[in-house]
Amino acid sequence: PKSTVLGYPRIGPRRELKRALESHWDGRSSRAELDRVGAEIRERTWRRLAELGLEGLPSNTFSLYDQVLDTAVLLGAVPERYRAADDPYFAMARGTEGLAPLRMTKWFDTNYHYIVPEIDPGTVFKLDAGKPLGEVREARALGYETRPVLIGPVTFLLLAGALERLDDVLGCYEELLGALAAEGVAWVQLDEPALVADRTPEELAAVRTAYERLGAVRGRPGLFVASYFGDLGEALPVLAGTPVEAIGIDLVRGGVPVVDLTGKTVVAGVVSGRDVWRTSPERALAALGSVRASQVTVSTSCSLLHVPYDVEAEPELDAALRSRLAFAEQKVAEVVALAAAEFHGPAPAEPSAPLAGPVVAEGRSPYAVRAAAQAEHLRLPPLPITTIGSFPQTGELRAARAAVTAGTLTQEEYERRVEAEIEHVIRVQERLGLDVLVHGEPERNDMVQYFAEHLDGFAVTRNGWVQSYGSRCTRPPILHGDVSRPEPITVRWATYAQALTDKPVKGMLTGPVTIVAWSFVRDDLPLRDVVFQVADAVREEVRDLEAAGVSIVQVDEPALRELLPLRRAAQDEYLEWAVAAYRRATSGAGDRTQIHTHLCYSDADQILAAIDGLDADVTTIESARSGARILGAVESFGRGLGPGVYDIHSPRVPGAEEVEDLLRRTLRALPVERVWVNPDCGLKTRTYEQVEAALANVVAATRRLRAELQA
Ligand code: THG
Ligand code: ZN
Repeated sequence: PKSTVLGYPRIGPRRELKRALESHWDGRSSRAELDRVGAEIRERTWRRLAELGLEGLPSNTFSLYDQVLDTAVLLGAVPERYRAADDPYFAMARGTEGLAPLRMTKWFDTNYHYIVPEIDPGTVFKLDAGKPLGEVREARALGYETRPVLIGPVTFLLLAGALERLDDVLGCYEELLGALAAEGVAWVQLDEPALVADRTPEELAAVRTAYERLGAVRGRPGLFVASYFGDLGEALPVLAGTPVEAIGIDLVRGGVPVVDLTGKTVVAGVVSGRDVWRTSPERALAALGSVRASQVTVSTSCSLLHVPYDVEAEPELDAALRSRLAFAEQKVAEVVALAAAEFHGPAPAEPSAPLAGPVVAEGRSPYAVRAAAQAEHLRLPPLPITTIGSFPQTGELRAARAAVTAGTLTQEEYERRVEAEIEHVIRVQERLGLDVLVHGEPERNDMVQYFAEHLDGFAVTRNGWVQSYGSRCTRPPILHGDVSRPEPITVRWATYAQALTDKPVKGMLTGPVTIVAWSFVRDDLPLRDVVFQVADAVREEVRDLEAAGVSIVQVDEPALRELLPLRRAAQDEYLEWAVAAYRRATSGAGDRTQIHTHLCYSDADQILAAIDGLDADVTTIESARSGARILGAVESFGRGLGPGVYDIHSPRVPGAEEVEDLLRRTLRALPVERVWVNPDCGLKTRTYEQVEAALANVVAATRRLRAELQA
């Protein structure tokens, strides 16, 4: 074919799959009803792609939860303990009453999360090709021939940390190719994004072995190995040396290949699947023209899973901005137009203001000086107890926000309800005996979207949902122009909360890297410069909070790890500017103002040096959930640290003894003056009942230890 896409969104243009999944999980609808919604989404997708003129239609890009989990099921890698569950698939994805779910982590450098397959020496691989075969047949019944899309064997095993099982897994893939051939399938797509990261010689040898073996399957479909999210580097000549007929190359993130690919088809990813901008025809046509191959198919740089469905569903967006945008539907049309070489490009971008000059590093004093000033000012007890920031978001508040948008609730009435909720959160914390309080963030829909709604240079969408994991989505804001802060954003709520209590209340902000990481970002400036613009806006907010009498400001960077480049060679430079942006955002605070930060995810230990570089006075971090593994690495950490004392991801209430035990372990790793007591993460997804019970036990455990310390 002359045109194709590597994958398509699957949550449904109005999040139909989300609703169907959650209704099924709540026992409000049957499995048959869920499957009917899935079939409708697939049918609509194929029809739409065909109507738009796309030639190579993909199948098996749908998933009820996650494509990596689907691949585990395809290969029979279902751990024994889930097999007896009512629904082993959803048991692995979400857990059951008695079973924890499989681990979930970020899909490369995206905000999508996949389920980590669990493979051990006892795992017996056994092909179950029902899903890909079913989708091929389903499309055929509608009149469409499709190319099933699967995760390739090397990426699958690398994600599972089990490359040593290659031989066994290849047996399943060989059998699968045979089954697809018997079904009359002409092409299969095997996704190998893991090949755009640094790979050892052994891993590259595994690539060669895998595709030589699969290439040797008699009567098989054509093999299309897709790479994306970067440059194949050394993996390209390896792949080119195998019998695969087609190689997918990301020409947006990676360079034009220097390797001569005569004899192969190159599926040229020239339309970005990672942003929302219309494609520059000059750039795309130049890239297409410079590929040396026997045939070139025009495609997207990666699956369109990471962008929303349709710009036409956003009538409220400013017309000038809209004319620069392409979501999944528009990107498919671009692919088709490029393949026909009848391409009309986007309107020119808004001119950009000159960049802010370097901020004078007026710097804060060294930590010891700051710590003394803060101790004097804040007068906190040893082992101060705090929370990460969010408290349970009630359905009433979400409904009230929707009512303001719909025009059925006044802004004044909404704000009154937010204030009532803040007062409730403050009283709960006072009653429990916490030391540093939060206002609970009832006014925020999302920690990034909220700031985007209040900063110039951003637009937000109404229907621009992108799957984050399972049924959960976010609406990434669109950062399209120079960023500035027209007026204070959080000061009103922070001062309202502080006025209710004598205990310090933390101001709560999202850091510049995270705001950018979870938005769609203009591509006419280096990312670093965009992050610095956002950092300057955050800096103004920090200063205003301080001026309004807020003595602790927390600036969170949960996405610091996410933007880490996939290739080692680029990582140090990134960490350097990311850390500099954070310091630019926070260094306007005086010594007496305590800066906190919070980071999620268990792999924080990989970037602990960078976290240290943020120079926050206090860092709260996930620990309990990952078995306090982080404590082994924190000795070098020179400032305040709050390794979480319980996992908030589970509804289970931790006992006081359990919390006490974790605190004792923390006290063995860190001097007592630097230890903070807090949960692993924000409390937004829990109920008040769970939160109050858990925090009461945290306070009880801390008080026991304080009494011991005093004795
Ligand atoms: N915000 C953004 N990105 C994120 C997170 C976030 N990425 C990482 C992590 N947190 C992902 N986790 C979630 C958790 C919950 C939801 C989305 C991502 C969620 N979304 C609502 C839903 O799908 O029903 C919609 C929320 C809304 O109204 O905006 O619950 O916190 N940007
Ligand atoms: Zn967190």
